Amino acid sequence: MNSSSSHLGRAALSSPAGAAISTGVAGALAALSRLPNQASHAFRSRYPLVAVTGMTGVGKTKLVDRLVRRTTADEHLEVGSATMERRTQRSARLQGFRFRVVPGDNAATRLGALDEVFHDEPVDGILHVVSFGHATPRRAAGVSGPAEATRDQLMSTELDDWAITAHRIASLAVRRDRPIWLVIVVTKSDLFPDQVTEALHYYSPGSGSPFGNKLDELRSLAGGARLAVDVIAVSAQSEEAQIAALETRMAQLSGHV
Ligand SMILES: Nc1nc2c(ncn2[C@@H]2O[C@H](COP(=O)(O)OP(=O)(O)OP(=O)(O)O)[C@@H](O)[C@H]2O)c(=O)[nH]1
Ligand SMILES: [Mg+2]
Repeated sequence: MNSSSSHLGRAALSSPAGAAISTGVAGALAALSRLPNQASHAFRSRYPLVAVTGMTGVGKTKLVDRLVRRTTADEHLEVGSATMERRTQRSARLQGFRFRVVPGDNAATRLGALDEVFHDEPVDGILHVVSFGHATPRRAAGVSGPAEATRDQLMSTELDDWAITAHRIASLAVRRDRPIWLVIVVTKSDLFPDQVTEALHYYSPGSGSPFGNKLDELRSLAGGARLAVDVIAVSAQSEEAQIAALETRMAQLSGHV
């Protein structure tokens, strides 16, 4: 657009015919006046980029499978993701999301993936997945035999993982010229049906829990207006309505609706 309007401008200036000048300029002005609409439409129809983060075995791949209506074979879920997964969800009226699933801490590609979503091609929103100590323990690369971990150990690993991710989110939020959003997705809620309220409290801002305290720190570093935070419980076995509620919330946070 820029190059064609400057071309029109030059042609009009060098033209000897007055009438041609005014038509050329009028045409260029009319084209320019249509620009903002076209540009904002192109902007709106761009699918927001969403990073999916969280410790290994927490259920990120499975959650995104639900969101994009796809299935990953069980044998892949057992060992965990080795690389970043890219999935696009297309829906009606040009609304949709591009998910970037950052592999958990047993994958060698994790740091590169974190750099990509928080720096190289920064995301518009983050789904940070947690499971109240129910992550599937994974074996570290090169180690054989079954992996084991107590619930306390898993909670503590989850908190360390969150500290790293929260730090990356804070630096993205302060660099970005527009707000970003964060949804803490409490998954595997089918494994702790009687503790869902307790879990939601544990992961909420202002709860005074170890996780909540780190969330409060992140919000004060990032500035409340730059970072919207939500907490939602789901499970891979969730009713379609629960998954739809998560999608609706992401759409609202992304300005789709
Ligand atoms: N019961 C239950 N199991 C789940 C749920 N979500 C995932 N799982 C299981 O938990 C295990 C880990 O899930 P993944 O989706 O592979 O975990 P991930 O976060 O992608 O792990 P990495 O790829 O290693 O980072 C798999 O065996 C899943 O079948 C859930 O909501 N409920
Ligand atoms: Mg995975």
